[in-house]
Amino acid sequence: MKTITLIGAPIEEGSGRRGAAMGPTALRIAGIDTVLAELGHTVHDEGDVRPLPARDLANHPRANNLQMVAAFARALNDAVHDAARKGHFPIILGGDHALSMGSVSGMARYADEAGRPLFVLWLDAHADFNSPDTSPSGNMHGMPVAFFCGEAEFAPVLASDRPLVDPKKVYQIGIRSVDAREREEIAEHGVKVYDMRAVDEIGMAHIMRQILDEVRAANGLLHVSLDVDFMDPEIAPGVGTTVPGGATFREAHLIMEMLCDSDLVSSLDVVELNPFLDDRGKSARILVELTASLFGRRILDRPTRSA
Ligand code: 4U7
Ligand code: MN
Ligand code: MN
Ligand code: MN
Repeated sequence: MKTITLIGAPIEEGSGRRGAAMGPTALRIAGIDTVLAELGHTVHDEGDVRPLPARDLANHPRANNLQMVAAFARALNDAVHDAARKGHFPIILGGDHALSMGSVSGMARYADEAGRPLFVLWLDAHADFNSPDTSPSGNMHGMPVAFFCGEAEFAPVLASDRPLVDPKKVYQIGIRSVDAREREEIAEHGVKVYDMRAVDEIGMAHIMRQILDEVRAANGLLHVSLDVDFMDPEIAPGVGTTVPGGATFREAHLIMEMLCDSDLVSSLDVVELNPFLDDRGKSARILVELTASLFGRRILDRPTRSA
């Protein structure tokens, strides 16, 4: 059984539209804390981080709402690192995906101190590898992966000598919307991308076995970042950036069950839920279901069959 720290991050300034700031509340209403407690875990809900904008940074013409995004990144970098150092499993309740600039950087710091490599599993329709120079929108929820890999050092958001994530240790599944410059960047930096075509061709179980074997062989920590748009909009409509052709409930569920069996996961972001766009709480409830599976809810008491 684990000790879990819930950290709410009501940020929407990274996304270019309103609504994601209601995400943490919707996830709590959908019962994320009680579901985890019922599975036998100890749950500490730290409430929401509510930082003031980082007034030391100048506004940036190509990094929208930089001061607010940076404030969340700094607050989460510390809160997530503190939770991990206490031996807790941090779950960050978003909030838009810009929050992962902070959460993943905090875990990178923790992994560095523990002398273990940090791997990141990025479940998303998008690669989120833009920088202010490459982004078509300037929205910072499209930039977190480039940021925690050290590829978007355009402003002193966090110290430039912080531990970074090796882009070759970033696995992305579900990708189906990549910008032209972003495509070049992820190839150049060796991000491991399993796009939806790969999911269709080789299947989710095979993909997950490959990833988990590599993390286990390296004695790595694994941070999971779950963007609502990873799933098909039919099952999870409560997000501002829907892209057709996403993961099914069964595919998403299998990922969570295999992650649970592996016992390699150290930390989780649940991001981009926009309750204003949701259909009677449907997406919030799916996210809670998936989180429950990651933490041990199973159909029968057996692990996933090997190939
Ligand atoms: B999300 C986009 F141009 N790539 O950068 C951009 F298509 O966290 C979308 O994955 C980013 O939802 C989506 O603005 C960010 C766009
Ligand atoms: Mn994303
Ligand atoms: Mn996305
Ligand atoms: Mn580059």
